[in-house]
Amino acid sequence: MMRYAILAVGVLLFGCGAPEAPLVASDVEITRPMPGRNMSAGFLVLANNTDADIRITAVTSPQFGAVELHETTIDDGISRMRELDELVIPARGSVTLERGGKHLMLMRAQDIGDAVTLQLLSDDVPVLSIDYVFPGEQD
Ligand SMILES: [Cu+2]
Repeated sequence: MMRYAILAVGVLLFGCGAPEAPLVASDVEITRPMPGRNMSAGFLVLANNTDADIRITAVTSPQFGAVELHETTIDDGISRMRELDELVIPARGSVTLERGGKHLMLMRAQDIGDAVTLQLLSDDVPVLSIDYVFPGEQD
């Protein structure tokens, strides 16, 4: 039985009539805020099916007041997060956002029901919309 569904829709920015979407998200996972907290993290793989680099410069979500691109690094054994200005998905390549590495920081959670929508933007132009449904809440 399908317990969750991930729908990724590419917006036609990088050429018409292409059989595959220019930018594809997979392995999407969004954490729920801890009790009493209003912050979540997002992990996913972004694959670029075009011959040009794709720069993600902003991410928005109606369920969160702010979304930042972060990277976790270890300095002298201490884990730190820094904000990235942009995320570049190389032509015909992919970028993995994962625990301990690059990730989405979803802040100021508002009314989170059973789903989260993310909008990825490149210089204010929407390039990918991701609908994530929390697992195990469909029944
Ligand atoms: Cu972070």
